[in-house]
Amino acid sequence: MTHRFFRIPIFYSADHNLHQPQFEYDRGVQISYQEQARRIESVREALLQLTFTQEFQPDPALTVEQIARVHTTTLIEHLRERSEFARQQEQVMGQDDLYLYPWIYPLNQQMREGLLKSPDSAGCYAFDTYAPIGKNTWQAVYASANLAYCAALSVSRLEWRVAYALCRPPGHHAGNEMIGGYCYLNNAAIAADQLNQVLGRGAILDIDYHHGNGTQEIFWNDPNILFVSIHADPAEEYPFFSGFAEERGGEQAYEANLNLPLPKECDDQTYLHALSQALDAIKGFQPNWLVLSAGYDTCQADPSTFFNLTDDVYSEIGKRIGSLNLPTEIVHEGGYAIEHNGLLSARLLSGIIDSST
Ligand code: OKP
Ligand code: ZN
Repeated sequence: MTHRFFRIPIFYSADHNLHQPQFEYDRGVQISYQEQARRIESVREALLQLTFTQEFQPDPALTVEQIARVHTTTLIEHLRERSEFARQQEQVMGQDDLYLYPWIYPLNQQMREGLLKSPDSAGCYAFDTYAPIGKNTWQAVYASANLAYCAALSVSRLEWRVAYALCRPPGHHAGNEMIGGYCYLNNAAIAADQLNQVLGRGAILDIDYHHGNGTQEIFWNDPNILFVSIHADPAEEYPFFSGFAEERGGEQAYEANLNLPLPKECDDQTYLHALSQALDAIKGFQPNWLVLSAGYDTCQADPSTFFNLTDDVYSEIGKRIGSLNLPTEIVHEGGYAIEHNGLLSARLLSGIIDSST
C-alpha cells in the first residue's frame, strides 16, 4: 500500500446505551459501575474530530454460528435467556433497570445443573461479580460483537487498511464459556477468527492494563493466532489468575502466547521496552493481520489502575504499531478516565496513521 493519508472508519452502535448497570461490588463494597456508557461517547466525539476518520453504523451481520466459533452455544443461550428473565422479573417486581448479579458460583457440573434451574443463575458462567445481566444486555453485547465482526469483514476484504471498532461492553475477559470483568462476548476473538478465516495467520496484541485472560484462553491451542499481552503483573492486579510470563500456549501452539507482565508503578520507558519485545515477537510470527485490543486504563490519569504512562506515549505506541504495516483492526477494551480516553485514542490513531505507509 502506498497511500500515506488513508482514512480510518469508526464502527459504532448506539445500542451500548441499553446496557447500564448502576453498581458493581468491589470486595463486597457497592460502588458505581465503572464501565459507563459515557466512556464510548467521549471517545467517539474525539475520534470523529480527526480529519481522517468517518463513522459507520453497521447493520447486524454477525450470526450465532459465527459467535459459536469462539463461544459455546450454552453460553450464548445463557446470555439471551438471562436477559429475557431480567425483563420478566422487572414486570413481576414492578421494577425498572433490574440487573441480575453473579453471586453463586457452581464449581462442578452437579452444582451448575441445580443452579441453572434457579432464578439466581447469573453466576453460572461467571468468574466474578463484574458482569451483571439486565433486560437489554444481550442486545448491547450482540451489537458490540457485531462492530468487531463488521470491522473484521471489511479489513479482511482489504476495503480498509485500519479500522476501529468502538466496542462496549468490552470483551477480552470473556472466554469460551465464561463471562467476567465487564465482558460477555470476546469482541477481539470474534474479529481475529474472521480475519484468520480470510487472510490466514495473524496476531492479537492486547495493551489493556488487565490481562486478556479470555482471549488467551480462546486461542490457547491455536498455532495460527499469536496472542501477545502487555499488562499489570497478575500477582498484584486483576484478573490475578492468568497473565503470567510462564503461560506460553497449549501443546498444539507452544510459543503462540506471550505475556509481558509489568510492575504496578510502570513508567513510559519500561512500557516502551515491553512494547518492542511484543512487536519483535509479532514480526517473528509473520502474521497477515493484527487485532489490537486497545485499553486506555494504562494511563496515569486512570482512577482505577497504577501505571504512570504519560499521554505522549500513546502517539509513540501508535507509531510503532503502525510501522508493522499490517491490515489492522483496533478493538476498544477498557479505560476509566472517562473524559481523557478521547485524547488517548486520538493520539493512538494519529500515531498509527503517521507511520503507516
Ligand atoms: C476490565 B478491563 C479489583 C477491581 C477489578 C474489575 C476490572 C475489570 C477490567 N479490586 N475491577 O480489562 O478494563
Ligand atoms: Zn482493563
